[in-house]
Amino acid sequence: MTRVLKIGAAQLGPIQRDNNRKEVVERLIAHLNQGAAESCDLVVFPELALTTFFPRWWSENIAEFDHFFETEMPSQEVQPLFDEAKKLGIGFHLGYAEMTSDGHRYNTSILVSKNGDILGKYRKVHLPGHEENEPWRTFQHLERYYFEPGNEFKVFGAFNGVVGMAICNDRRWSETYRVLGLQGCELALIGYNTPVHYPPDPSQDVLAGFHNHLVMQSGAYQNGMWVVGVAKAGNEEGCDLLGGSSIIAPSGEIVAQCSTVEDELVSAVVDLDMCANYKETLFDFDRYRRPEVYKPITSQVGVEIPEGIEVGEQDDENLEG
Ligand code: CDT
Repeated sequence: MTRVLKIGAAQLGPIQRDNNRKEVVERLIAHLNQGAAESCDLVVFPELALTTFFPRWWSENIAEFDHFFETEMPSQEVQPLFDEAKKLGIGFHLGYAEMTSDGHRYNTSILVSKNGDILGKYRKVHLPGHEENEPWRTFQHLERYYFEPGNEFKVFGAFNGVVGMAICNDRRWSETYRVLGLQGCELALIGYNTPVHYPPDPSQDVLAGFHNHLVMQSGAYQNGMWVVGVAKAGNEEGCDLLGGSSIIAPSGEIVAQCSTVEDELVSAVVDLDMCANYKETLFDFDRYRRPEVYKPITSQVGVEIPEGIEVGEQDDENLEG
């Protein structure tokens, strides 16, 4: 059985508020065709790939933005994407805003087989930003208002390997990769919409690209998995979104990377057997992990400085040994 895949990271340029689904789906189909020309088995689209990043705006009436959500997948407008992928024999990963039949809203991604079947669905666990209107910001980040959080990281048997999904802010948390890694994940697919400007601490703006790769490369290496991180990039409704979509090997090395902030597909050969180089040596979890020492990771949310630690005190009383 071959465990070698060709994967396309299908970065999108901006999607403006008045771009309709038909226009966007045509762009996604163009990516699929380029992916086919490059013999891709799987094409990875970003987070919220069908619409503009609408959580940048506040509305008193949350239902005013319901038209940005998909109530079925595929909808009539998205069906041509599924049809084209099936015709080309390419699988894909797609992020979108999901509205369930009982009115729950999620930031969701799906993994679709080469036959057009939905193999897996993931709902974003780590929702960043804020819940309330914060008009002082240049733009808002209201994911915590528009979405409910998902509650599990799952893996799926697909493309001859073990595949997991995460969405945007999830990639900054080491727990994401480790929970996937503990399920044997060999390929993590991650879409993102990351504003370059971070209003609570603009000193981070110049580091946005560095941090993006830092977290994904670390996650790949520390868990012996491939990571494909794909952006919606460029100037969207006046907000600059980071590019830098990349395909990262289990060594932590970037093997392909986009160079623009527009629609751009880069591809790479992904050998899933390379994961074993790390999973069975340095990161042999069975042999080396010490879960009994890691208890605060699941029992605690915030920081709890142990009693007796005097912050700022430099005297010798705190020294041991
Ligand atoms: N879409 C998304 O999760 N973006 C966040 C922005 C963080 S600032 C609120 C990210 O982590 O890239």
